[in-house]
Amino acid sequence: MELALMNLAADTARRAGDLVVDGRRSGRFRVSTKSSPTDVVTEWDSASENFIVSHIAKHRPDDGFVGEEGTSTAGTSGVSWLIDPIDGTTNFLYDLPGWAVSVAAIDTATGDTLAGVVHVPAQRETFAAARGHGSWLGGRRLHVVSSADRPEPTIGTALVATGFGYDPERRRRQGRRTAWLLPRVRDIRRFGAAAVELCHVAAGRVDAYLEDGLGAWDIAAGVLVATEAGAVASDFSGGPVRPAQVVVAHPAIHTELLDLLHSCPRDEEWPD
Ligand code: LIP
Repeated sequence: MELALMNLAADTARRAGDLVVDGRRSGRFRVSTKSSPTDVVTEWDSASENFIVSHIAKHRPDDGFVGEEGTSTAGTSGVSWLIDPIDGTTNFLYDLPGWAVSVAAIDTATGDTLAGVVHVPAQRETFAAARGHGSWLGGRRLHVVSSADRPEPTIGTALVATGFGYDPERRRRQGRRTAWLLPRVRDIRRFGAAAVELCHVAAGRVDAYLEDGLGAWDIAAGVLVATEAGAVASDFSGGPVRPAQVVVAHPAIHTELLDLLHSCPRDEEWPD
């Protein structure tokens, strides 16, 4: 069941990616804003979401759907889909390559992600995972730990990805946290799409990713891809990972990264 859901998600995400790429090439590009003047949505976000819902519904008419651009349909099958039709819309707006289509199938009874796919059209890469079966980049099985390309990271040699929300006050706090981490790790990366950054952990391209204040659609597929590859996922205190707080890391550094976050000065302790 999980593998079938993964294959359907992969086929759907690839087709949605093609639709968005072709749409952009056509020159049509209506843009509007959402939660703040910097939080944009394009007509291709909505077109991608509509396509994903209708394509999956053709194969699984009784499933539910929740999408970033407003889809919310209850189903009766016990499976619902969480969709980010373009994660990294700012990258898409600027024609940067790091945006993705993210599609996840959720068990509505338990909330568990059963399958997840993150398709990155500009890189021609499709990350896919099925709960209990593993995760893949194209045909290659992903393993965080046994990737022999590099020695295990320590916290001081860890490459850590992060992201920043759209609300200025949240960004200020996130900036302070990043300033705290920066001299204590190898370096920081900000690629601009949570789904992609989570897959970078799975592929060993970064050692960890953390962010707060995300949507469930940003992380559902990517967290499964990372954890099925052997990464450890939690919130900032070591509890279950949740969109409000996401830490996904190579197992060798997950606890130390939580300790570092815990020792970060509280907001009122920073000089203005
Ligand atoms: C974005 C994320 C990005 C994060 C932004 C936003 P969108 O999603 O993927 O990493 O920093 O806060 O949530 O809006 O492009 O779908």
